Amino acid sequence: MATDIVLVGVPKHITSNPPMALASLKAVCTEHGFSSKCLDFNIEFYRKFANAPDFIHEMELYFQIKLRHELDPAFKIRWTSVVSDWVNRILSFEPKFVGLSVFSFNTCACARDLILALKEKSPSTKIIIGGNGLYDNYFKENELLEQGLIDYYVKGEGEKALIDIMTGKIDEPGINGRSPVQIEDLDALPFSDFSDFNLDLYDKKLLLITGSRGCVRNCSFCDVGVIWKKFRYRSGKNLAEEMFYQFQRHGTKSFVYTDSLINGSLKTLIDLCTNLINFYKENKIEKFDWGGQFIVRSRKSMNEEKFKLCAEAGMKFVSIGVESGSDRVKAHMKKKFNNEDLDFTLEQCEKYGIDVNLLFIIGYPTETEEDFQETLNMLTRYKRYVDSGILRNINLGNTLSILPNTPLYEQMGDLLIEADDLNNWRSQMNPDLDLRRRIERRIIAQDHAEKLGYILPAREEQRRYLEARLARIKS
Ligand code: B12
Ligand code: SF4
Repeated sequence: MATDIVLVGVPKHITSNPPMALASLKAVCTEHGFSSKCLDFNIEFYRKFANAPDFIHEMELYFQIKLRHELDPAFKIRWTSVVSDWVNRILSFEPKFVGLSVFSFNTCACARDLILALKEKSPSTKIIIGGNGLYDNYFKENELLEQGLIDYYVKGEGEKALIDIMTGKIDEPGINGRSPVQIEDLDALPFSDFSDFNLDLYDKKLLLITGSRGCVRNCSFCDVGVIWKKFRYRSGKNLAEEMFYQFQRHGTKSFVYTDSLINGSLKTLIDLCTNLINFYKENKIEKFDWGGQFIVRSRKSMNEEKFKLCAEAGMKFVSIGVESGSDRVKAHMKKKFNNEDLDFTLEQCEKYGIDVNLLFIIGYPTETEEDFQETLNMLTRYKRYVDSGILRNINLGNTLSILPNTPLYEQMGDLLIEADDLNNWRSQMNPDLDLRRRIERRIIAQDHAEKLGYILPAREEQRRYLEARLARIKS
């Protein structure tokens, strides 16, 4: 039977849980009377080829479009057959529309191949693409549109734009280059629908939930402010209700917030916690565990009382963008916190049993050797949290790419930055820090962290990627 829309997710993405965008878009389709089917090709890819690590490694290099990695001919044949199978699967639902989610720049290469194969096999199927990957310069959605390879692209939130397209209102904001308008009332959106996903396929039986869109800060390197102009958030009560609804529907008690920060609105955070605690009491259930990205605030605003309440409500982990051990670099980034604030946050997390994941950026344009050393020193200083088990993971990233239209991008002239592309840049104000040195520092940081016993989840994959980039520079 024909389906109004097949919603598709593609590699490279994480395998711990189903993709949020598909579940969120499916829910609005149902609300508006459209039939839909979600297909997560990312999880299928990783599960199907779990016993073919060489193929996965080769494909992961290919998915990182910035590497412009040419596929080995034997793998290329295999890859073409994978994509062709996916096209057949999509078409078996006889969709009027295919909605392809391009989560980040890491999904652009795969999305492009799927689009080409799909249009070749079924030129009349309408393809809509959306997702934050479209904000990357490497993905030329306008060219795809002009060449007739896609029919629509959506920038910004998809819930309204998708329904507009499906109901023929194609001149609305967000569609084919028209500026998006943010949804004001996020509480009015239906709860996400994960019913198409087999949760047993994922690493963890956890679900995603979105409490807010946008951010209260405007860090120089980050494009969240470009994508979401305003910070919009749901009420704590509505969030607690969704968590409870998903628990009743899927039995899951673990949730990850997709928000850029879960403590953007402290009022919402407190309301969420209070509502959850009431739910647990009323329904006599053990508390859920949940967490998400978190900003470091001063000890006055995010005080001990709030950490205690969060822990009582089940907050189990936070992920913090620390970026650098140097306060000077953090100030340039406009992170709006310093090492003292971070020390307090980590102390509180340890006290209340909240696990921490720290994210770093190695190779910021103003980062001197001394600043870099401060990052290494910070890792040494925080080893005690690794030993106590609270500091679960760190992510050192892949060195800094300057993202289009970010504050840093606008400052390129002032910082005398010349760039071959936004990944390969060099500031005349800090000329020693070229791409090669950035990658070297990044590898030194990884070696240092590994020696101290830190867990770097994507350790091997990131090392392979960095070494491939270094080899490329050398050649
Ligand atoms: C949560 C999150 C993560 C989580 C993902 C958890 C998960 N399982 O999904 C984790 C931490 C794993 C993660 C990883 C990465 N992330 Co991330 N992540 C985010 C974050 C904070 C929220 C994304 C989210 O799920 N939002 C909720 C859902 C509902 O929103 P959404 O996916 O954007 O979908 C909406 C619209 O985009 C649109 N839409 C999406 N698809 C489609 C399809 C159609 C047809 C339509 C019409 C609309 C549409 O409608 C949706 C509903 O409104 C965003 C920043 C942000 N606030 O948006 C960054 C962000 C998406 N991530 C980003 C990046 C770069 C990454 C990484 C590549 C980082 C890295 N170097 O490793 C990895 C990619 C994963 C991988 N392994 O390769 C960038 C993407 C930048 C870019 N231009 O490509 C962002 C924007 C953050 C940033 N500014 O740097 N990320
Ligand atoms: S706090 Fe995080 S999401 Fe917000 S602007 Fe800074 S880096 Fe971006």
